[in-house]
Amino acid sequence: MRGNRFLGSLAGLVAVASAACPLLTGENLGSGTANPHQVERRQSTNASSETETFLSQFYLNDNSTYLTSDVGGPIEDQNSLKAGSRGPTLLEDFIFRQKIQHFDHERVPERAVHARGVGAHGVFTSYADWSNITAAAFLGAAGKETPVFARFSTVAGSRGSVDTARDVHGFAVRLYTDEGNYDIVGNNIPVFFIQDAIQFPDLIHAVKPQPANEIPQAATAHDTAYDYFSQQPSTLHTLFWAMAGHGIPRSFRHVDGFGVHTYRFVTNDGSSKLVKFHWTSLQGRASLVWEEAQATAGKNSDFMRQDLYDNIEAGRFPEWELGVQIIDESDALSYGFDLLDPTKILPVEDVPITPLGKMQLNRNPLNYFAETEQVMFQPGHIVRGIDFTEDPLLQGRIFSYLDTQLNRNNGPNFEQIPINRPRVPFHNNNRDGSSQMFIPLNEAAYSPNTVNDGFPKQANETVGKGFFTSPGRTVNGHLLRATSPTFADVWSQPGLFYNSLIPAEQQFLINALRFELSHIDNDVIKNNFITQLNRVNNDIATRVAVAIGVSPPQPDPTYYHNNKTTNVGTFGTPLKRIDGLVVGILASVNNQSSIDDAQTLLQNLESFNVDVIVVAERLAPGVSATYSQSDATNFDSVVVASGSEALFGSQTFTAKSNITLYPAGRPTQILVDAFRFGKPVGALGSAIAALSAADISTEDTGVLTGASVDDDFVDQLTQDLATFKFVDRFALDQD
Ligand code: HDE
Repeated sequence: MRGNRFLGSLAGLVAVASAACPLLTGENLGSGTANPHQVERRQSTNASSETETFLSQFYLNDNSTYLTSDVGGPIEDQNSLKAGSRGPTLLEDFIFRQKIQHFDHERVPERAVHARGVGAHGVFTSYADWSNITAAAFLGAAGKETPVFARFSTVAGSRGSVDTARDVHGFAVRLYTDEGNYDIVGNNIPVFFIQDAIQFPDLIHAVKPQPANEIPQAATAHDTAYDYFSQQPSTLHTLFWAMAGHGIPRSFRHVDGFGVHTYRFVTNDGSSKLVKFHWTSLQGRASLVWEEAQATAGKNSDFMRQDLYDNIEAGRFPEWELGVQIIDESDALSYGFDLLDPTKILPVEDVPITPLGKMQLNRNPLNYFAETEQVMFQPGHIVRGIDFTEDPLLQGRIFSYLDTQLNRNNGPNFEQIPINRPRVPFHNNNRDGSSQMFIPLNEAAYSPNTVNDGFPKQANETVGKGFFTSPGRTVNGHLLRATSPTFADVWSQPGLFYNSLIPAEQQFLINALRFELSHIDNDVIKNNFITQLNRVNNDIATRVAVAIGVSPPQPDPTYYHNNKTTNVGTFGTPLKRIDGLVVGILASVNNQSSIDDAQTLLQNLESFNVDVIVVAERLAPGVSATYSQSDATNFDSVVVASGSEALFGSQTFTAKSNITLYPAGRPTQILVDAFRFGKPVGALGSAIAALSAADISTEDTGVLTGASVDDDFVDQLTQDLATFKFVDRFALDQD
């Protein structure tokens, strides 16, 4: 519907991406007002144009050129060289062979996990000089800017899978710092399924499609996944988050990110603290509901990818605040669990989040493969001032990400790919390998040397600001293969998470488990999983068991509790910003007054920087989409324009409805679906009749009516957009 703004030439693209572009500098945006949902003007910054300048040296511009082979020889046409016009193609046709051979080798292995994703460039700005807690250069001064590239992803699906599959979502950020690349390779859920990296292949084999038929794609609703979950209960906590709203976010702009592991901050004087990273969305968190996510998967498999791309193109730059929970080294076991255990959150009541700086994403990649597909994040990319911890999951990741890049790139030179290169010079004795891009001049590819006067010299903490791990860090112990006893309780925190959700989100979680488990064929697996649920909470276990034909279990109360924390759900808290949300106005070309009404509302919404789409039977002036291409999944809110009510009602949706321009009943269907997906809906003037035709009561929450477009209507609509989902429309089990 809102197609990519495709430009004809690469020079055009480069020009669009330059700082002179009003879209990117935000010059076409309304300026901020007192209304919190209205958007402030934002600008592309120096750091982000620096990274653009860096990458621009690699741009390949085909403007005003003729076609050549890979080595520059001109190519005259697209016919292979044949012996006679009806004869066979000759082996000697090197032009044919080069072209086909390149094509045959175009694909590289997709990521083993997180294969489907979308990336964007941007900038990180530090709020202050944080050298009191870390020596990391990008946090060294107030206003310090560092270019970033972020990639968001789903986990289980292959590269061509749908965006709205229920899943954990990757949230990986590379900071091109003055002291080298730093990657925070996190997720939108603050915990992980397992406690030891050696279990990762088992987890992924279990959740990926069943081996015999490679079904289902991008879904955990199958036997092997739940067999593993029930045998490995450390998975429960992350699974609970994924079954709540976090598994089906409205967009990548609306997810938070988490480092998951505990890391260390190290200062220049060598003192260290434990830290947990949080990226808090400044848009707010928002999620779809499951029926909506499923419908969206069919209607637009690129839903989330397109949202990020379109909003950045439109100058609506999403932002996140980076914060840390800071913990004394001696307090690793002080909070009732082990901070080395990645299946645990540290409640914000125990340790609040200290905000450090802000990330803004403000520029789309110019080539998906070169940038988003080839970016290679690694938890091992750390910078001076940051250190690992002994978390056994993190320890294994430090190996795995480096190793997997060798598989994807056929060799060790992937760090030389433009998107992976640091923005600072690098000098070392790594040599050769497949596709070496540099011509090293140093005759002495070893250290120490005298032949090159000892260069490149080893840095240390006073000369060259050498990297160091926390000097105070010690490890010792007997060799053993075991899980730490401090990791043993894996049932209390899923309970804490569940207790902390609003009732509607608790119900969504239970409904999601019912959905997933109803796909399980094997009764042993169903029973085993209910046994694990019952260790968290008997009510959840009973409600799920009833729906899947398993006997409700007796309470197993060892880990039951009523503790709660805050800020862990995705429903029930208004959005902080509504820019980039989409309002659909349903109108009719058969009644010009409805198009006029739609235009008035559109103009009134302009300053809020929401996307407004006027829908009618066919394209016409003032109409931007047809009913046949539209669906409730395209909109965050739907308003019926005065004068279009004739399109709604029982006579428009019968077996004999004689409508050719769009599927019979589509306008009503959009309205009904928008309502049952929890979205704000409204109607103007005479079109209020459309609401009753769709059986929507004007008394319901999030149902807005007005005689005409006025300030009250617009204010209420923007507030309702911020509310985002009216969850009281969804039935709870006890209702
Ligand atoms: Fe990953 N993970 N992972 N993971 N992961 C990969 O690396 C792995 C884990 C995460 O946008 C792979 O380049 C192991 C936790 C993200 O490019 C691979 C373990 C967290 C991305 C890999 C984990 C993540 C990946 C696949 C258990 C959140 C996508 C291709 C020890 C903190 C990054 C690749 C991007 C990707 C291994 C667990 C996040 C195979 C062995 C925990 C966001 O190396």
